[in-house]
Amino acid sequence: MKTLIKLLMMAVLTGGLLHAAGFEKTATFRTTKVVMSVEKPLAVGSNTLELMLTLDAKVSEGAAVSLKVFMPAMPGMPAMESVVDATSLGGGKYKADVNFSMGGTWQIHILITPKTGKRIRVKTSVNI
Ligand SMILES: [Cu+2]
Repeated sequence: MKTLIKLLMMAVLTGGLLHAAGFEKTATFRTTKVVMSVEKPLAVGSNTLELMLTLDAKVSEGAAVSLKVFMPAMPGMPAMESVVDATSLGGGKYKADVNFSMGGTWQIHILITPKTGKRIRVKTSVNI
């Protein structure tokens, strides 16, 4: 019986750790909300970002979404910038593969062109 309890506790703890290992951040601009999540912890190199997009509290499908990822120049490092298009997964979810070429703080501008209405820019940042 004790072994069973230990096993259950381990399973709960491991589940908790696995969940904590990922990354999630919410960015908003006026009535636009983007929940950005990554299954694994953010790391230098390629990361698959998932974006859940809502406009005026409604799921936004069929928008054109791209991400501008950049780091201003630092001593001994020129400015870095890349733009990637996100692909729609349906249900207001979008996915983008983003490459962070070094550690530090990266600025992210999420550019959203909804099916109707003006282009929206949601700003956020991540620390690698
Ligand atoms: Cu840098």
